[in-house]
Amino acid sequence: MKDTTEIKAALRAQHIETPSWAYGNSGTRFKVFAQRGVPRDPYEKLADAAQVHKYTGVAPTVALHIPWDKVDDYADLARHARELGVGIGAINSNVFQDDDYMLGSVTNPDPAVRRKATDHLLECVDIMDQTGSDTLKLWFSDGTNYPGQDDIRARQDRLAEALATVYERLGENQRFLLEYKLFEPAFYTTDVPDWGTAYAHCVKLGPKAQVVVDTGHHAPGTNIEFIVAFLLREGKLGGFDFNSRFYADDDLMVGAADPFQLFRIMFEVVRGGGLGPHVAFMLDQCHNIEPKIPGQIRSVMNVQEATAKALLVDQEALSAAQQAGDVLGANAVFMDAYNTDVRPLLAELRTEMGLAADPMAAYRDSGYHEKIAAERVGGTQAGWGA
Ligand code: PSV
Ligand code: MN
Repeated sequence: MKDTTEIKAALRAQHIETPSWAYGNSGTRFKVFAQRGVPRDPYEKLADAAQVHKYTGVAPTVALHIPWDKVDDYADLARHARELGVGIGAINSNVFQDDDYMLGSVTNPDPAVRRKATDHLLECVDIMDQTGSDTLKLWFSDGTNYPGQDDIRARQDRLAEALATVYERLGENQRFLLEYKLFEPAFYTTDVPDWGTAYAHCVKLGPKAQVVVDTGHHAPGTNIEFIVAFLLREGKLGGFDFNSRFYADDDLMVGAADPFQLFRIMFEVVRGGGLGPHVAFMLDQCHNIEPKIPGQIRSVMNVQEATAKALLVDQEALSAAQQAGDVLGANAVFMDAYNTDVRPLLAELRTEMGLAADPMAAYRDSGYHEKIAAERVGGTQAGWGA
């Protein structure tokens, strides 16, 4: 049995970042169901995120999405976050919601559109300067729908040029994370479809460019933990966008669809020395039918549970079995950890941190939900694209 003091220390130090957009209304292209009490602006989104931190103790930062979280004064927004006991985390760029981007943003055949998109990315670095965030997340919806539509190779050149411009603009303690996604909205080619493409661009650029793994962005059956192990070994894993999927980019709660996969991923993180501030553990989720704040609390707890199980793996016994070629023995060591109920350990940790042992119940009993539902009347609720 491993020493639980060490495990608890590692769990206490792991920070999970929640996304501002998780607190707004969301849905599918068929319907967005509005919920009561949803924030009307980024200030209220931060207030909700602060609740998640209040009850879990491990979600001290909030990612922003620009322009969804555009404000006049970002330093003031950062101050507001600090007053609530949280901070601003990654700045997510958005070059996918403007009419100009129909044929792509930084890979668009039109140089004027490419310039506009690159300028937006540079504006995001300005916002990082103002909020003190050190991470820029880049996701491009760019791609094509039909064979022959555009020059696949030229689009890579355009992408490389834009990335180099942004890379040059990064400050000493800033980095960008390049996100890949197999498909959607482009259905034939995507310009950054997989980790290999993201990795190759990042390697060329240098240490301030790293890959972010969004767990929902892979083909069914992809071995994500292998990607994690590989990128960590190369010093190129910048972080995660956690969520779960049954079909494509479902954006469901992390650990809900496949907790075993999440455990396998977290095992590779632990094995590769990735449990530290250099790897960002971010959620990228939407809560379409469930309440948002508890949805985020549950998600944070799911990541913690997978991490606790990964930390429980008896590495010495595992290596011994691996060295001896004991296939079943090695697998048993691995599965023993996965099959351990870590909820009592996490409850104990929370009590030691001065928190309620059950964050879901503590939030439910706090009355916050009823309060925001009563107070947030009027105005325009934040939602997809707002
Ligand atoms: C794209 O599907 C993505 O995963 C990117 O991270 C975007 O910024 C985010 O979703 C928007 O919700
Ligand atoms: Mn994502």
